[in-house]
Amino acid sequence: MEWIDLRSDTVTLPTPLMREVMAQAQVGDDVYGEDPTVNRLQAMAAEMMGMEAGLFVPSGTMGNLVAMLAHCGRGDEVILGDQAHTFVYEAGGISALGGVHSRQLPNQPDGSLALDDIRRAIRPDDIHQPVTRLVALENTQNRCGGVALTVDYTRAVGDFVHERGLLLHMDGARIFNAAVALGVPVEQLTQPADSVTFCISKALCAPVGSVLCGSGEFIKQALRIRKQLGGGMRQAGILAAAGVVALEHMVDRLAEDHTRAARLAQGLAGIQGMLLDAGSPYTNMVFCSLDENIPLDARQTVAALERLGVLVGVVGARRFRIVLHYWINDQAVEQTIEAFREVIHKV
Ligand code: TLP
Repeated sequence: MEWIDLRSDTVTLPTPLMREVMAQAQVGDDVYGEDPTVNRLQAMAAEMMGMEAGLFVPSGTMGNLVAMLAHCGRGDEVILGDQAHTFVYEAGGISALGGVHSRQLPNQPDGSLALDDIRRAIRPDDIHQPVTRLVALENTQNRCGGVALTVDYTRAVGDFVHERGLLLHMDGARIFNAAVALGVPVEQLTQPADSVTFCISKALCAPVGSVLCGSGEFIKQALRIRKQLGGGMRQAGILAAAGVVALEHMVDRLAEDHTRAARLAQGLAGIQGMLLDAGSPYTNMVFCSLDENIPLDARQTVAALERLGVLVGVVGARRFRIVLHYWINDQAVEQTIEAFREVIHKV
């Protein structure tokens, strides 16, 4: 059976062009800084983000970890959202490996952290308390529906933290989805930050990797930390080659995923018993639930959908996350709507 896999955009396979350039990629030992393809990807990434330098890392998780370890010492505190990937899904790495203390603030429904909450969370100069060092934002904010944080908001947080001598990190795993949805150049979303991680391995379809960008000094430090974590990859140009294709060819087309997400949401909303989250979709993710009258829960629904060849994510007892990406075409969207209709109406 050919699956319609909507569990995440992490499931994307490399495109035929990626496979071709990977096979031909010029490579060298990247720990010596001698892989021309890695160097090219890093330079392209930095330029697009409006930053001085970039560092290729194996995953978004490692990009965020390296950034936070570079910005913070042991016992320092990072302010982040209680729905942030770094807080929820990164296995507590910043604390386990870096001794970084996390202070969680409620993510607002629009994905933001309220400036007043940040203001109140900043620690006074008091030997009993950790030192507040960093604020971290996520754009798009995955667990808030994949919503995009705006340029104005990001600038406001950047100004706010810098006026107080703090730093700003951006988990921009899906920053290009945000830029495309908002219709702004991506660097407008990243420039207020001191560092940004973005992923080439999600909707951009590269098989592996993320790029961490920041100042030249910051990346120098990040390079050492990546090595400490065992993330120094040797002939990584094989992977970076796909990243170059991702940045050159896969960014603008993200709009298609957003359009298909809107069509999928519209189709699902037309099924009695399906409830869309308010505002969904913002970008490439549809969040929806089963209403109380449907005698199925999310797990049972997912098992029934799977028998019809459709895979979706479960994010609550009755709630789903459905993620659009390059490998989902219009027909797959219609098949998914029909599969939901069949499963829900059969009971
Ligand atoms: N997110 C994955 C899961 O881990 C939840 C997904 O399916 O969405 N930041 C954000 C905002 C992410 O959504 C993810 C992955 C990461 C970082 C981590 O990236 P990887 O998987 O490359 O470590």
